[in-house]
Amino acid sequence: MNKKTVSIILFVLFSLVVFSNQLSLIEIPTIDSELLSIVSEEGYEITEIKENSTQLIIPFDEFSKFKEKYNAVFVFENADDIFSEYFNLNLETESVYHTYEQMEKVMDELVKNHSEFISKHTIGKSYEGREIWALKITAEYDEFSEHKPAVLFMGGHHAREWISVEVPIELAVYIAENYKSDKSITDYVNNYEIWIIPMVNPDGVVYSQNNYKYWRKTRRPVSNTAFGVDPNRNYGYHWGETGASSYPSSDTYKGEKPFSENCTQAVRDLAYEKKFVASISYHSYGELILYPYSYTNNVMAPDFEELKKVAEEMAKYNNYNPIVSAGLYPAAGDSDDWLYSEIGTFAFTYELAKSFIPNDYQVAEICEVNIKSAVSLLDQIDMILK
Ligand code: 0X9
Ligand code: ZN
Repeated sequence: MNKKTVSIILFVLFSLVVFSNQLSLIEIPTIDSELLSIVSEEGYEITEIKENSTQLIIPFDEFSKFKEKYNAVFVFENADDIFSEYFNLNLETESVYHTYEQMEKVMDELVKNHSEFISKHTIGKSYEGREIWALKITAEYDEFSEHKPAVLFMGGHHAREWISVEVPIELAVYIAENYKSDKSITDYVNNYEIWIIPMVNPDGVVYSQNNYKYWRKTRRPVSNTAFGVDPNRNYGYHWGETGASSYPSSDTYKGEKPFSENCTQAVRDLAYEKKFVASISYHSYGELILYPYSYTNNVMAPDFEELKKVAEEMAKYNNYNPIVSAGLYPAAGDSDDWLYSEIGTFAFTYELAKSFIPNDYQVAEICEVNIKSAVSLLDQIDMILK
């Protein structure tokens, strides 16, 4: 074989690998709840559920099966095209979205200007060696401070959900700026320990911002050809039972075992230490406030009524739809089910906005209404504790 033939063969093989890994966004015109469960059980990622259509992500080479069975059509043959407006953007200078380094800078500034009540902590290291940063916001330490109720806000589990990083960053800025001038914020900062982790999965977010916008998972190699675990299928409550995949290449891959990922371990260990009373995990998208359980429709959370009440109150500020997580689609291994069952946390997931990465001009408003909604959680901590 001459050199040219070898290169052609290598090129074809390479294209095959790339091609077979390509993901597509498809739409199924009519999907009933039974079909929805089947699709979710098989570990496909559902991105949007509307009355007359459901969108989901599938490997490109499975399209003919979906076309035949469910009349599916392509929305985007290459899912990454959804983000085309961000393809040639220099994020450092041309967008409101924070890169990992910019997030670090904002955190450092907050600590510098408000050192009496804000501190920055690493809660673990990502697979690629990035610190998983958290801000701790609390003031007026005394001998009882160890016992202050703790509340957690986190974003960036899923790499491409950039807006989920913005809301917790802006929440920290808002609390910092309103301490002392706003009576309620002052009370919360004095009486509670507020923990904010804007980017739980930094390796994923960095990869999404720099390489492949549609990336969702972590970045640990999980087979000879596949990378990443879905961190929101990797927590340890009823792990892997529903809506998660055993295939390393799947976007909802649950991992080899619960807490196989550094980032889920980091959240777990902090939660064991802080025993969070309540939490919000930000995702996108769908304008929803989800509450436990996530893994099944067949079991009602023991605190269902209280969880519902808190969610409905928070929904007044952003007009989102407060519903049980599994009502959307059952999926086991998310952060809320574990936090709620293992720690007793009133754990909520926000599906922010109407797209994974809303346009720059929409970000401020999304942050504004969701900060109000987050403050409403702080407002309800006393009630949750009773
Ligand atoms: O599937 C997820 O992990 C979350 N949705 S996302 O589009 N951001 O990926 C939802 C988690 C909540 N759980 C269930 N709906 N069961
Ligand atoms: Zn998500």
